Amino acid sequence: MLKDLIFENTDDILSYLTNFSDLMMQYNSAIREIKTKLEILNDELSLRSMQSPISSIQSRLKKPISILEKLKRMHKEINVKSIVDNLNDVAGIRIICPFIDDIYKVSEMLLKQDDITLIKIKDYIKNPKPNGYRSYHIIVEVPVFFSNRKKPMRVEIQIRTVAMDFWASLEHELEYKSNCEESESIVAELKECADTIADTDIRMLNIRDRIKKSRELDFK
Ligand code: 0O2
Repeated sequence: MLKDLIFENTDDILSYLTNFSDLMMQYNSAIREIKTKLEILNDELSLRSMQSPISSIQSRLKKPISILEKLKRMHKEINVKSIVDNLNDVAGIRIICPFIDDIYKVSEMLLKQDDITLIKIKDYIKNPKPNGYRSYHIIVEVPVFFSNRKKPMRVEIQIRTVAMDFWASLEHELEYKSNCEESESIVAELKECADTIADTDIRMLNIRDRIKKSRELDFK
């Protein structure tokens, strides 16, 4: 990243590095704020319903090289201000849920909290990407309190089922490039897998609901 920047002197480099590290610390704090909120929600909902709506929570800070590449792709300036102004996904959280309806439940409960501001929603479950990718993405802003100020920080939250995550993780790992020889058939087969998985998600939800119903009848 440094070779893409123009510095007048060593002080400039040090100041840039300090600002960049500060910013990463701030994004990391935002991740911690959101993770705590999610853990509290999960604890409470698990107690009430015997089933946890969240299977796991992962988080990551975008790597400096990925930040640089994204800014370049967007034809934006390469500096700390530009990162804040142009990127929504420096802080990323991925929530894995057992069932599809848990995704919407968790998202709704988080967005109801009055210190959370919704910036953007992308529902790739209702509108899957052409390659079959499914996931629910929200960009939120959460205030973080530092020693001398309160700063709203953006976090990208991806919420998906275990099944959707299985597909997305493997598809990402394959690092598939669409210019290979078998391009068309690979794209088609990946899409078919995604559709099968989506169908299975719906069937699992139905099975869960039938079990719930039969348990309720047993109690009567
Ligand atoms: P990484 O390494 O995961 O962080 P935006 O600027 O937010 O409007 P962007 O960044 O294209 O536009 O947002 P989008 O479409 O919501 O996708 C962001 C992230 O979703 C990606 O991050 C992936 O993590 C995931 N994603 C989106 N499409 C696919 C897909 O087809 N397959 C898989 N496996 N994951 C996908 P990054 O930026 O790729 O990097």
